[in-house]
Amino acid sequence: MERTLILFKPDAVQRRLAGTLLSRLENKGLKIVGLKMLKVSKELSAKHYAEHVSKPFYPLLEAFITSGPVIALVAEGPSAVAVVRGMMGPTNGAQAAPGTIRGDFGVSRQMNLMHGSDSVEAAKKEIDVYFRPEELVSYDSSLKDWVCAADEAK
Ligand code: IDP
Ligand code: MG
Repeated sequence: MERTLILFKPDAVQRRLAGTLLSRLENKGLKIVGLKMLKVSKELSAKHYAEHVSKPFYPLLEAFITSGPVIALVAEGPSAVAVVRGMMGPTNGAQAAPGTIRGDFGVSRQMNLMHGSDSVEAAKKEIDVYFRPEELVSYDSSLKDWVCAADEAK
């Protein structure tokens, strides 16, 4: 089963939208297997956003992502990476369609509430950055037989 790394960014936590965002993930049928609150350090920001460190907007992005607590989650489900990217919508909330998280809750390209890994490979790396293996919880979900068919649950 695929896993993806999600962050509720500082704007989502400050705006008290964490519960709403978590509900959307749960309602979709994704299984939460890791969850914690932390403050992103400058070092962690540079590691997480390595592809953006040399871009002109990076100083503002660093200031934003280190400005307050984030909530990091690992969600599991069929095609979890693509499913979460689809739920979030495109980067800029002003352009994201209604129905997506960024489209429903924001108008900013920076303060866009949520991060989701953009590939299975990135997800593996990002999960390793935010969680120690023992922090990920294996459990049987009693709803699993109602979320997808047996041949989809791999
Ligand atoms: P993504 O989160 O949709 O994958 P990326 O292009 O990977 O978007 O950018 C990472 C994060 O950096 C965005 O989610 C957003 O918070 C911020 N960001 C992206 N582009 C800009 C920009 O042009 N100005 C300011 N912040 C930006
Ligand atoms: Mg990205």
